[in-house]
Amino acid sequence: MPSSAAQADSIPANSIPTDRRLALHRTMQTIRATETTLSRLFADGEIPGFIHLSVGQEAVAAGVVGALGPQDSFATTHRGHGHVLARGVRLDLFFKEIMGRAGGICGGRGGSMHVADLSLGVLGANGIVGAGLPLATGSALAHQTRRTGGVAVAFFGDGAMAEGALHECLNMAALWKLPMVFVCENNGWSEFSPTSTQFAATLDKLGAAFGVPHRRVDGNDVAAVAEAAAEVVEAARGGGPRILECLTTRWHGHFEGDPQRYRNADEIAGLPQNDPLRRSAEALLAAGVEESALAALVDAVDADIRDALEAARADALPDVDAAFRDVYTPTTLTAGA
Ligand SMILES: Cc1ncc(C[n+]2csc(CCOP(=O)(O)OP(=O)(O)O)c2C)c(N)n1
Repeated sequence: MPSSAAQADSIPANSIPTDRRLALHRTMQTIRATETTLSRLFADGEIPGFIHLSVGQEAVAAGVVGALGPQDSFATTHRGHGHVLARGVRLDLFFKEIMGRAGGICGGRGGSMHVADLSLGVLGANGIVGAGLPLATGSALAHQTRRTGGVAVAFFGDGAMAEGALHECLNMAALWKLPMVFVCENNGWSEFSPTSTQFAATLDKLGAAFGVPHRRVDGNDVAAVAEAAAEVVEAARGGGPRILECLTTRWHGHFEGDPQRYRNADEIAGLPQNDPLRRSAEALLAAGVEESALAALVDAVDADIRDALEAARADALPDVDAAFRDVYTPTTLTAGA
């Protein structure tokens, strides 16, 4: 990682049972295979607009979203496919949305950077850096005032550390003791700039300024993320906001098609050594899972993706009229008003 000399605080004791680790591995495999497919589709011109892939960051999505209950909610970022997939959104609806088809989660009108599914507590992806933070803070306030028992998570990149929205949301969440977790995916890059050139402090210090406890983990170790996330989510549920900083790695460019000329070749070549999927597979094999079981898991995920893609390709594009649906709330004017 170019920017932060930050190290994970500690490697937690590994208390995750093998079947749970397998489920986390499957989630990561689904994210990896989906995004690898999307990369190909984008290159072939089958996806409109821009896409930002989270290849290399799967452990954060699987570990954090896997720690949430059905009543919880989260807001994600421009690099949010993994979070949405980890929440268990239907793959065919996901592919349709990214490919701009009428049957997508948002009717094909949102696309990669605006996927939302309120029925699953997914408050939305966002093209504006840091803009998910106020959404999640509002959702945390709603959990508190409505006594839902839920926690709201705000995913954000290290690029959002210099955004006023983060500082304001930390302040409000701390003042009102909101049930909220701020999850930073620290991949060391803010678009094409190392984060160290963008933000003068570190996230632990920012948290300390507002009295918000901070925890830093190895974000490429899915078990470490899962354990830390379970702890901070439960702490936030009863006792106010927490920060979880996950140190991770972005394999692809900032957006698909970005040739990454700003990155040094050694850094790119070294990325697979810290592959969260490889590390998870090694841990599973060490725990006694058969290699054939892992291969079967990969095949099953690939089959699901093939079916979803076929359904998406067969789906229609949205009607032009759909662009105006849900844009304004209908109002009724009364005489004399
Ligand atoms: C408010 C705002 N400023 C600038 C941009 C342009 N921009 C898009 S992504 C990005 C950097 C994001 O970095 P980070 O938050 O670390 O997320 P990552 O891409 O590393 O996942 C910037 C500056 C934007 N979309 N919104």
